[in-house]
Amino acid sequence: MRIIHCADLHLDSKLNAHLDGAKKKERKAELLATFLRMVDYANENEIDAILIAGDLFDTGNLSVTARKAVTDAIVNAPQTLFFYLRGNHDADSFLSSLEELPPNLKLFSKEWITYPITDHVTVSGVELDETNSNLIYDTLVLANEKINIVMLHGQEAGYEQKTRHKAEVIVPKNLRGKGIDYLALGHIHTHRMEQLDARGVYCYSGCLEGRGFDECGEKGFVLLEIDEEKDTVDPVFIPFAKRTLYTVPVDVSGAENTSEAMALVEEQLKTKHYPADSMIKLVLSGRIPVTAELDTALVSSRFEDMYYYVKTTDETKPVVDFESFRHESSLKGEFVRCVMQAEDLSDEMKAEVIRCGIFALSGEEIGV
Ligand SMILES: [Mn+2]
Repeated sequence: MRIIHCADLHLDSKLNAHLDGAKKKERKAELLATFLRMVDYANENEIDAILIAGDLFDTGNLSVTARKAVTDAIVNAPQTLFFYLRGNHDADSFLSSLEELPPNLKLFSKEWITYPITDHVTVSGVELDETNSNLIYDTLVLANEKINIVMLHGQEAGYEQKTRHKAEVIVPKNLRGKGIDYLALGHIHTHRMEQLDARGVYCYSGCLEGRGFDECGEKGFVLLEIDEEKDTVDPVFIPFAKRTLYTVPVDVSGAENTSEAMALVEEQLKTKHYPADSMIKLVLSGRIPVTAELDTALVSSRFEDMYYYVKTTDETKPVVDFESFRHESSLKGEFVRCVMQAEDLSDEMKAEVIRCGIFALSGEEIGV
C-alpha cells in the first residue's frame, strides 16, 4: 500500500507579503496546479490514500476556482481516499460549500476518529484547538497489532515558531508507546522526521510549494510505502514543488558602486547552479564605503532574466574613511568633520548620517 502525506498547501494564499504584481497571481495559480499535479501523481502511481495534515487552504475566503478545482480533483479520483484534517488556517467554507461529501473524502473532528483503510492499516486524527490540545494524549487508543498512522496539525513543543500564525502545541513524547507507526504532522513548513519511540517516527511533510523566502529549499510530500505482510512503513520525501526559493548571501565588502556589487553577485551566482525557474533573494552584506551608491532595484533587474523572480535586499554597513575627508575643503568635508565630532552619536549612527548627507549633497536619491 502507498500513501501520500502532505500538509500546508495554503491554497488561495494572497502572497502579498512575498511577491508583487503579476507574479503574485501566477504563483497563486501554481500552488493550486501543484496540488492537482500531486493528485495526478497519486492516480498514476497507485496511491491508496492522500493525507492532508492541515492548512489545505490559507483563508476561509475561497475563490470559486480553488474550491471547484479541489472538489473536482477529489471527486474524479474515487479510488483514492483523501484524509483531510483541518489546520489553524482552514475555515469551514470549503466543506460547507460541498453539496454532498464525496465518499472518498474522510474528515476529522475535535475528538479522535480512527478510519480503517484495510483490516491491517488505520488512520486516526484529531483537530486541535485550545480546549482539547492538552487532552488528546490520554484519549488515543490504537490496536497494537495494526499499522497505525496518526494525523495532527500543530507546532511541535520546543520548536522555534517561524510561522506567523498561532497554532496549538504538540508534544510528541506524550505520544510514545501508543502504537503509532507514523505520525503525519502539519504546520511547520520544512520537511523533518524524527524518531517518536522504538516503534514509530513523527514527520512534518513541509509545504508543497515555498511561498516566501522564509520557505527556501526543496518542498514536496512524503510517500509512505507500507508492507502489510512485513509490517513496515517506509517514508521517503519526494521533492515536488514547481519552483524552489533560494536566499543567496553575497558579501560585497569594498564595492564602490552598484556595478562592482553586481560583478560580485554574478561571481557568486556562477558557483551555484540554480535552475532558471527558481526564485532568488540576494542579500547583500559586508562593509562598503560610505560614498558607495548601491541600487538594489538595478541589481534585481540585472539578474531577473536568469531566473523566474529576483529580489535584492541591502544589509551592507557603510564605513567612513575619515582620513579621506579630513582635509577636503568642500561642503562635504566640512559636513563629515562636523558629524564625526558629534559626541552623542554612535559610530554606526554617524556612518548612516554621513551616508545620507553625502548623497544629499551629491544630488543622489537617498536610500534608507
Ligand atoms: Mn498551520
